Amino acid sequence: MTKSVTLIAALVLACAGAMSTSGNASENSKQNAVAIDQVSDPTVDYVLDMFRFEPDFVRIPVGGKIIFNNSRGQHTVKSVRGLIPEGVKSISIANTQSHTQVMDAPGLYVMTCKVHGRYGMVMLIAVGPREAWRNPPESWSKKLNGRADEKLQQLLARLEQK
Ligand SMILES: [Cu+2]
Repeated sequence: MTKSVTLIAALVLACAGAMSTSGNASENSKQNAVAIDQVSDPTVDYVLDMFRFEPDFVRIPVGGKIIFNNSRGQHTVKSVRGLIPEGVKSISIANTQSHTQVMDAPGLYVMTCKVHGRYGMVMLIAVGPREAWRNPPESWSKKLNGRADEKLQQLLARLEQK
C-alpha cells in the first residue's frame, strides 16, 4: 500500500515537473524579450509624451531581446552615436511593424526616433547589471539638446532608482 502511494506520488511529481519545466521555459523567454511600442498621441498635455516609446525605460539581461514595434510612418528607432556601448553596431529600424534586436553587449543604449527625437522621443535600455556596463553615464562625452536632453535626464534619474 505505502509503496503504491509512493509510486503514484512520484508519478504525479514527475508529471508536474515536466509541466512546470515547459511552463518556465516559455516564461523565461518572455522575460528576456521586451516589446517596445512607438506611440503618437496628440491629445496628451505633457509635451514629452506626445511622441514616445512605450515603455521608454527598460532593463534586460545580457542576451535579452527587444522587440521594437510600429516603426512605421514617421516613427523610426535609431541608436544615438556615442550613447551606446563602444564596439556595438549602430541600430537603425524603419518601415517595419516588428523588429527583434538581441542585446548582446552590456551597457546603456540611448535610442531615439529620427523624426521625433527633437520632441523628446528618446528611450533608454540598460543591458546587464551596472557593474558590467561598458558605458556608465559618467563615461559619456556626448550630450543631447533641448527636449531630447530633458527627456534623457529624466530617464537617467530613473536609472538611479533600484
Ligand atoms: Cu517618431
